[in-house]
Amino acid sequence: MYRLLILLFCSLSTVTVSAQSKNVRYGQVSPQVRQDPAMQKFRQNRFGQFIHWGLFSIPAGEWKGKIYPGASEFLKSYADISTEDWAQLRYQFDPVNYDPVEWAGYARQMGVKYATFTTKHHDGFCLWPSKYTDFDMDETPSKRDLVGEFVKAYNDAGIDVYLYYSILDWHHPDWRYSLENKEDSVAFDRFRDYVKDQMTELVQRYPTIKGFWIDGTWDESWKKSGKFSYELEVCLKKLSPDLIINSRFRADEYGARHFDSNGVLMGDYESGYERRLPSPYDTIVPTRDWEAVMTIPENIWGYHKQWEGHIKSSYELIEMLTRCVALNGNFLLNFGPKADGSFKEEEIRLFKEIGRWIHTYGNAIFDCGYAGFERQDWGYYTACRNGNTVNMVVFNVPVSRMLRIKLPAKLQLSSAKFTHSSEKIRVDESVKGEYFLHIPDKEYKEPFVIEIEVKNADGNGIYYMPPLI
Ligand code: JFZ
Repeated sequence: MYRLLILLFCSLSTVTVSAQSKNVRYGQVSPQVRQDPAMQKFRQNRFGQFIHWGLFSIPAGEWKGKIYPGASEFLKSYADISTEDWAQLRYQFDPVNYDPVEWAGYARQMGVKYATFTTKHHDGFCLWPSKYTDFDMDETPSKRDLVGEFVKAYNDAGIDVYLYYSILDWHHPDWRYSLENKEDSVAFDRFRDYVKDQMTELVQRYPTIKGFWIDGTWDESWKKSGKFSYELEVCLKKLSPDLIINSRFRADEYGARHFDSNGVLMGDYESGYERRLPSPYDTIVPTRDWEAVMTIPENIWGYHKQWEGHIKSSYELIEMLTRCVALNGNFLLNFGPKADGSFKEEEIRLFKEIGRWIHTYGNAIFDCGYAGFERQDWGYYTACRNGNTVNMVVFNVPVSRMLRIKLPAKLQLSSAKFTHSSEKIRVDESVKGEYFLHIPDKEYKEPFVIEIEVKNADGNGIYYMPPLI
C-alpha cells in the first residue's frame, strides 16, 4: 500500500512537472550563468555609458516650430513625420564636432568601464556605412564611419564597447509589426535576412566589440521569430564566441520574451530594467546577471533641446549605480550627444561630478557585488569579490550618527574603518550580531565608504563572502 502511494505520488508529480514545463527548443543559447572571462569582465565592469545618437539628434524634439516633450528619438512618430521627410535629415547629419577621442576622455573621466553605442535606432538609419542599405552614413556629407571611430577611440582608452541595434525599423519596407498574411510573412523573411546580414556585418567590421544590446523586439512579428533569433545568436557566437547578448533580443518559439516559457533567462544577462531598478529591494534574485539602463531626464534618450521636469543629480545617479552593484547588477547611464557631436553642458558636468566620486570610491563599485547582509536605511553593502571586505556605501547619515549593522547568523564584526579618512569609528554591539557604528558628529557632504571585516563567530577563521556569480 505504502509503495503504491509512493508510486502514485511519483506519477502525479511527473504529471504536474510536465504540465508546468513546456518543451522549449529555442530558449537559452549559452549556459544561464556564464563564467568565462568575457562574462566575468562584464560583471566586474559594473558602470557603463549608453550613447543614443542619430538623425533624431538634429530636430532634437522640435518639428515645424513645435516642441514635443518626451523621447526625442520618437519625434518621427509623435509629430507624424513621413518616412520620406525623416529620411531627408541624413543630408544634414554632419557631426563636425565629433571627436571620439574627446568622448572617450570624458568617459574615462566619469570612470565607466564599458560603453554601448546606437548603431541603428528605430528610425532605421545606420551610423556605419552598411553594405545592406543606402540609409546610412555614406549618404551624409562627411561619410564618416561613426561606429568604427567610436569603437577605436574607446578601445584605445581601455573601454569595452557594446553595440545597440534596434530590430524594429520604421524605414525598411519589409518591416512588419505583425504577420497577417502570406505577403507579410514573405516580406518579414526578407527583413530577418537583413537583420542577420547587418548583425554579422557589425561583428565582422568591428571584431573587438564585446556584445550586442538589442532593442525593438516587442512586436508580434519578432515574437514569432523565436527559432530565427535562436539560430542567429548561435551563428553570431560561432563568429565571435565571447559575445555577450542581452535578454531583450530573444523570444522562444511560444513568444515568451526575456525568459522562456519555463522561466529560464534567455541571453547572457537580463535587460528588462529600463529606467527602473529592482523594487522592492529584494525582488531580484542576486544569482543572475542583469543591467539597468537609465536616463538623466525622465524619459529622453536622444538629444533634446529642451529638457523638462526632474533632471537627475550626480549623487542620485551614484546611488542608483551603488544599488545595482549591491544586487549584482550593472548600471548603464545614457547620454544623448547633439547632432554636431558635442555634449550638453549638464552632461559634461556629470562626467566631472560622477567621475570625482568614482575615482575616490570606485573600489566599492568595480568588481563588487551582493554581500548577503540585511539592507539598512543608511545605504548599501557591496562585497569585494577579491577578498573578505564588505563596503558600506553610506548615502543617508542618521541624525543620531549611528549606523546599524545586522550580520547573518554566526558572524561577528572584527573591524570598521573609513576608506578615505583616518577618523575613528566607535563600535557598539547591541545584541549578538547587531552593531551600531558611531561616526563623528559632523556634516557629511558626499556619500562615503566604510570598510568592514567580518569573521566567523565560532572560530578564528576569516569569513569569506559566499561565492558571487
Ligand atoms: C527602448 C527605446 O524605444 C528607447 O528609445 C531607448 O532606446 C530605450 C533604451 O529602449 O525603449 C523601451 C524599451 C523597453 C521598455 C520601455 C522602453 N520596457 O521594457 O519597458
